[in-house]
Amino acid sequence: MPAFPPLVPLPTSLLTVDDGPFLLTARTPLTADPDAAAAARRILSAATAQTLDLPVDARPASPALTLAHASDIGAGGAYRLVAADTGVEISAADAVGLAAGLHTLSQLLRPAADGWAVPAVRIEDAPRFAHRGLMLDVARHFFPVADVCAVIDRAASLKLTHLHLHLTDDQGWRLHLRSHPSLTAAGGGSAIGGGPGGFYTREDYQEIVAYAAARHLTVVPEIDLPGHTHAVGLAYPRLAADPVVTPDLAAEAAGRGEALPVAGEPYTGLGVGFSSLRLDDEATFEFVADVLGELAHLTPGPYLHVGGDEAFGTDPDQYDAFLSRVTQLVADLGKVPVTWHDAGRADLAPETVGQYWGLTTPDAESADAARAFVRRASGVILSPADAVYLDMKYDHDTPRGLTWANGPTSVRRAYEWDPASIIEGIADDDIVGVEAAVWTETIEDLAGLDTMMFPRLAAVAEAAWSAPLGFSPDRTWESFRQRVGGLAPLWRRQGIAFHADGEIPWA
Ligand code: TNX
Repeated sequence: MPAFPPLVPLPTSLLTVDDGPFLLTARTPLTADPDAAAAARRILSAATAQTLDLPVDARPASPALTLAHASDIGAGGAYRLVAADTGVEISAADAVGLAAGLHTLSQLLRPAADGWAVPAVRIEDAPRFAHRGLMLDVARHFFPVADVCAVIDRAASLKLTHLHLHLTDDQGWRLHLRSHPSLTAAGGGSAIGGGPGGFYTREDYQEIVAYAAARHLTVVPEIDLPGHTHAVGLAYPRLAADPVVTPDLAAEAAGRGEALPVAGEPYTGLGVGFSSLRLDDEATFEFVADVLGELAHLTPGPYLHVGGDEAFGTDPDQYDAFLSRVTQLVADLGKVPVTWHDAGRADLAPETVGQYWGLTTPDAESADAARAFVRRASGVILSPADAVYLDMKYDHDTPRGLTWANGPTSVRRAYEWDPASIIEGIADDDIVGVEAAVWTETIEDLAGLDTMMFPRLAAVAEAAWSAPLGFSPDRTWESFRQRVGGLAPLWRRQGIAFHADGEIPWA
């Protein structure tokens, strides 16, 4: 066994015990309640690429896998895992903690002659931040339900808690709404590069939400407002302002050989910041109230994200008034509003959570906007673009990806940053959590997502879960390289098309 088993995120503590390994087989008895037993079979079968129908046995005669509810362990993902040749016991306060322990067990498994060996260890573990998210942009390119479910499985295996779905943007509207069916009829059938696009029916969306919930992930739906709304104009020309084509946008489009946005026609380029809803028309507010009302009804989770980024085509005073009204509308619907940090300067509903997407070294304006959420005591989700935007290239040779966030983002850069050291005045208690983002301008399918997410999503998961960098000898880049490299056999069994980055010693 290597010095440290390939565990990512790094657990709070791990002791190797002087004992023989446990051997997991399809006949290993399972002592667990029915829900925990189902979770164990599902998670361990996926991790071994083999059906492990472990038989439930309350008084097993041979070494067993035991999943126990323990009142001395905190809620929210904490667990204890003790493994030796006499058995494996995972204890937690609740199902989330047991699942976290099962994902750790998955990372410990080594193929052995007649089963799967688990080294003798004692692990105590609990997360640093409660919100550990992944944003998936299904608007620039559309991803069918099966791909989203595959992404949920990947996120769950790294102990993430939230899947943020960026459901709407200039290039497409991806959620069918009963109150406004023309949004998808007119705005769902396009994508970047002229692809066919697509959209989720209400049932598809509910299937995604349920699939996520069964894996302890909460879906955070985003309707991006009032910019990033060109697709709305395809269905409702009256609600959309004319595209604002700046010289910069025109030059970039020309450089890429793309057409400029035209009102009422699908937009298939990569440009941002040219679209806005018309905020001088009460009809826009009625529309937004209908859309968010229906979305709130479809969404069991507490959050509704209303965007607010890059609204360069919107009058600033109207923008502030709009965000103020819309966040209050979300609060009145009984949901917690989330906005990108850009909206921080407006007079938002006090419970609004801000999502920071500036750099790890912020400019004054972004830092101020982010601090406004902390002043209102609602907190921030950190998505520093130069560390956790997984649509950035790894290096200049990466075929997919963008580079605007301060050049390419190496695995090391995705790893070596600390959430509490980014924005002055924003410390652990102000941070709701950390969220990676995969924007999909240059990504068309699950293999493309995998390549851009792995291994960097593992680095972000560690920043969100584990103690701060340098906290222990193993919370270092050098240890992470080794540990993440050791996950390659597991990722291959799980069918994850990871990027075999040259910085990592892959097993
Ligand atoms: C910025 S970050 C955007 C997105 C792009 C992304 C590409 C943010 C809130 N907006 O519209 O897709 O960069 O990396």
